[in-house]
Amino acid sequence: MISRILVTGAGGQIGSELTCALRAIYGNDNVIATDLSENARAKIAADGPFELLDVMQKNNVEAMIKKHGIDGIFHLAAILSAVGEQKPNLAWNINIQGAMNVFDAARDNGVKRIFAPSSMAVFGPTTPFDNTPQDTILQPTTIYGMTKVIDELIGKYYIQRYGMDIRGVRYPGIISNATLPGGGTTDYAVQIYYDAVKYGKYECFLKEDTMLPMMYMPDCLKGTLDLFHAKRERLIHNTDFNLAAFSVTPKDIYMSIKKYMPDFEITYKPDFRQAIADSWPNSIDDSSARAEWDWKPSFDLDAMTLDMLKVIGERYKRGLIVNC
Ligand code: NAD
Ligand code: AKB
Repeated sequence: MISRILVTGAGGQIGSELTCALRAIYGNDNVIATDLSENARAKIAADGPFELLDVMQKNNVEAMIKKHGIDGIFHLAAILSAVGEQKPNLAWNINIQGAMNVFDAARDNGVKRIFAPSSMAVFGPTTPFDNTPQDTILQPTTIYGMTKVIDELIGKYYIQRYGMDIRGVRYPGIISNATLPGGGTTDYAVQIYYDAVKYGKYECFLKEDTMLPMMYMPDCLKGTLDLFHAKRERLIHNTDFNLAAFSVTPKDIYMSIKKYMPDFEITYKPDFRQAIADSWPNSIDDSSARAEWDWKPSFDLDAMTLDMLKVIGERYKRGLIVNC
């Protein structure tokens, strides 16, 4: 049984909420939240342990595992697609060497299970765009996507060669209201809600008809935890599960917000992120996740919109910023 969890990149969009969810299951003191950035401390140190940790420092990762008797890791530290295109070397180093440092340190110190997420960014323009299959062509055109393909493969290598238990999903764009996203192409789908509440209008950096797979954070957390806790004997795949909830365009989100805020306005000014979005799937086949560990999402677009506007609206009225 796993009892002591380390989260890397815990201050990020997913980590800040996943840490809370893990603490609710394993107990506050048993989930060690870590991040490179001191800013993360304010988000997650109130409820449990927080330590600064740069995953590029393998000795420090190892020392952290030993110090806290860690037996399960959620490795979330990464550079996302848009920042990756601005800083390709940084993305390569953190996403690949950082993951290997975590896998090596875990292997050498008896860690029983690792969750290391991948992304729909592993797909590219030569992959079928509609209902993208689980096992298909992986020829991404972004540096971020390339690092995620390699991470999936390195994970499989460590499973085969060292008998490790490493699991991961290819998240679609994650939409949430606690921590702002950290520099991806799907970030527009979060910012649109904040700007709707704050300004009543939004300028979108993608074209109105750019269809992308998305997921609301409660489903992301559920999928992450369900795969981590799934019986290993049932899993045919491991580091690379396709995961989907719904597919939307910026116009779809705009229309959904307009149902609750009729005066909301949107304009479109595509930038370099359009090419990234154009290389990713329209929709994803997640039947392997459904068959192997009973994955099923709960939120569709309108249910998410209602919740996003409620939470952000209340917080905005009270002048508060986010937290667990
Ligand atoms: P994020 O950018 O919001 O957070 C990443 C965190 O990693 C940040 O807090 C950052 O400070 C930290 N970090 C960066 N370099 C580090 C280093 N060297 N050592 C330690 N920490 C470091 O990212 P996220 O959205 O929370 O993504 C988490 C994981 O999920 C990533 O692997 C990402 O590729 C994957 N993913 C996310 C999405 C999404 O829509 N959010 C979609 C697909 C996949
Ligand atoms: C990004 O846009 O880079 C991420 C992702 C889909 O991996 N949200």
